[in-house]
Amino acid sequence: MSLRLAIQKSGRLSEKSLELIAECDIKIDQGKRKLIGVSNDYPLEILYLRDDDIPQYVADGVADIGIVGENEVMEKDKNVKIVKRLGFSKCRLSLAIPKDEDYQGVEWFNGKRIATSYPHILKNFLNEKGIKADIEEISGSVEIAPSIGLAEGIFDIVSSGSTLVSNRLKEVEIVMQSEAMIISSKNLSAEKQALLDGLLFRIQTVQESKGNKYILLNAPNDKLPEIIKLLPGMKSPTILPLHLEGWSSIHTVINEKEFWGIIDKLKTHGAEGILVIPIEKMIK
Ligand code: PRT
Ligand code: ZN
Repeated sequence: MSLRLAIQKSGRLSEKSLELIAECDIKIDQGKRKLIGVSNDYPLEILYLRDDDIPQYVADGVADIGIVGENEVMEKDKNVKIVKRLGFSKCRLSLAIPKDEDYQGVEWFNGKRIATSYPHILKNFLNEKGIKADIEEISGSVEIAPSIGLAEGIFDIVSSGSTLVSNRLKEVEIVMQSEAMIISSKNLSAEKQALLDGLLFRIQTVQESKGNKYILLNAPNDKLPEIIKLLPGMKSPTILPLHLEGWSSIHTVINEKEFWGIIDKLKTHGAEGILVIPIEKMIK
């Protein structure tokens, strides 16, 4: 028995999804036609699909779990469980209008036509705001709808915002934020749940290890209390005596983000011979 994971076959989510699996030390042998991949390291099968189909496959139990954007999860509104946010493929779903329009508020959309590939999310938003607008559902190139006269506004994914700018549009309402997430079927067997828990543990470990470095430094013993105060650690730093009388070696774990802020202070407090070493896995 193995856990069946649906990921996007090719597109913005594919590379990061595969990278996540690889970081969990799970290698996938891809089938020749690349519909299903299997692993020999973990009871995992990969199903390669269009991202739009992933919520449905997971709801039906054809796949046990899936990696998909929150936007698709909300749009398809299937009976699935959100298991974990993954923090990549971040974007937002926004309303945008021609940039020269005077915009005072969401009432602008009353009586207007809005082109989108996300009619369900848009409908809910408009209902919530009490706006009556026509939703024009189209499957691609939503951003050109106003210039070809199909709609007055659009509702689409925005990331950097450059697509809007190059189409002379401006973002006027952010309706939701989105990122890639793991979803699961609501009725996993106990065995499959255990496989999912094992996979989630690996993902957690990978995510917690990211950006963390193992740091070693030497310091005179009389400076130890001040230096230790500067250093975060998993619990507290390890202090080992050096052969040289009056000196110690300090070992700890530190995040890259904190590292550059601390390094100068460490030096002024007498730290020497600072070594920074990558950590492959860190289990708390
Ligand atoms: O073929 P398949 O159906 O599987 O793929 P797809 O074409 O539907 O999806 P794909 O690969 O384009 O995107 C997959 C998921 O990535 C989306 O569902 C989002 O969750 C996420 N994502 C993150 C994005 C973007 N960023 C993004 N920038 N999806 C699309 N875009 C497009 C957007 O549609 C717009 O045209 O990029 C443009 C806007 O980008 P900026 O940077 O110019 O603002
Ligand atoms: Zn799609």
